[in-house]
Amino acid sequence: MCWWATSTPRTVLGMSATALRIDPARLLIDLRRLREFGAAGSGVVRPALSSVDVLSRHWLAQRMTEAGLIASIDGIGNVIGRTPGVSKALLVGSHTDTQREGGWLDGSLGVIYGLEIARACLESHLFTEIGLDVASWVDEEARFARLLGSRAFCGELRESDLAVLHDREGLSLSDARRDAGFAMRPLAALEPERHRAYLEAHIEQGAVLEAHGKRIGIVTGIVGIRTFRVTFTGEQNHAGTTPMHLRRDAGKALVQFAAELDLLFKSVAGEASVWTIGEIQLHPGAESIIPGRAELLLQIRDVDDGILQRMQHALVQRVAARSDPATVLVQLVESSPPTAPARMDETLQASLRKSAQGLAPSTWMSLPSGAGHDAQIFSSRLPTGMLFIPSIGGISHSFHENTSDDDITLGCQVFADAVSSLLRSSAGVPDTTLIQN
Ligand code: HGY
Ligand code: MN
Ligand code: MN
Repeated sequence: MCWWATSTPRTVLGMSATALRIDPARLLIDLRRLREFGAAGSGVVRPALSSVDVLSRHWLAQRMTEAGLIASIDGIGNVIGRTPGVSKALLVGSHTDTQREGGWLDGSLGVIYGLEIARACLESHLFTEIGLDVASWVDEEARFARLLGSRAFCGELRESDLAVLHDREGLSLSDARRDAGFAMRPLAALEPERHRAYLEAHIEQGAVLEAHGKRIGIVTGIVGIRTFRVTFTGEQNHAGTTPMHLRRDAGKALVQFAAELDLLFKSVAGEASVWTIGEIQLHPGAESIIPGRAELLLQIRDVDDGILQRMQHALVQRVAARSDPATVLVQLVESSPPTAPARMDETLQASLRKSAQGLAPSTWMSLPSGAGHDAQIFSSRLPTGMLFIPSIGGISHSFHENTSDDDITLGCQVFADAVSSLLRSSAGVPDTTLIQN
């Protein structure tokens, strides 16, 4: 029996067989309004718990209230809109914080999809027993910690864990929560009896859909992510008077180490493995000083945890082989807890495929996600599914991230079809209607 099927089909009052129709214009208006919070050229700068992010959370909560949801912002900044009068709900969410230089759709798309679909449900009085709860999880983009809001909501992080977190400028999460006015509020938590499944819509952030001429992606799995800080400790000295053979140059050691990584990982990685050096620091960073200290931030990703383990093992061995306390000491630490790869629920994938085939026949495909998402936190607790829409040129984590209005609105309608058919089947109403083309 499906996770949501009731033992005996109940008469669900108000359940009509009409399909659920979203309002494309209203969807785009809300997406564009959200973009204005932290707008920067064609992109957005809205780091978690920054002043513009806090303003956007209050705006989102207001829009949820206007839609008929019971909206609240919890102690860490998660914005959650609950369907009133129901004891069970699908949970639909994503994030509205952005990278340091972010796009207008990364995360925001899935939250505003959820708002629009919940609005349409409530307006059409389609559902009275099983509702839709909509969430914006705070700090998916790791200002303080990756997937912070969804991990706190799922009980992976407690107040004691949150108390030690800070951003790269040294601002503590505690101070950010206090400045936002959220610190004294309780943390919201997953309610296993109420929340029956988790669905997230997101831009692909890659170029696979575009390369295959597809408009909808059904996510099969999400990559695992492991991040490391590699530090090099030598001796700071004068760049002019120190002969080359006497130097303990941390900067040079870092550059040599980084140059070897491609060969090292190619010998153990999988077809889809990726690795990125996203940040390099030389201390003190002056042209006439030999760096005494250097560090790089390295991230590896793959859908297979075994491959990630192999890559990590190779990295540890290489660090040990290159470290020489007499010249440059090399050390490795995991800079954040690993995020495990996640498989998406087969039944939810089937429901998303059926909706996509109904509205976008032969212009959809199944694919893994190379990006991390809040959905991977929910996948070990609830049946979890994800839908993608294309990213133009595959660009994301960039001001140039974009998707056409047509793909945005098609994606929302397909997502709405899947949500409404899941809600119908959870109420014991056979899923007989899909929106015909
Ligand atoms: O990094 C990621 O994969 C996500 O977009 N934050
Ligand atoms: Mn992102
Ligand atoms: Mn995202």
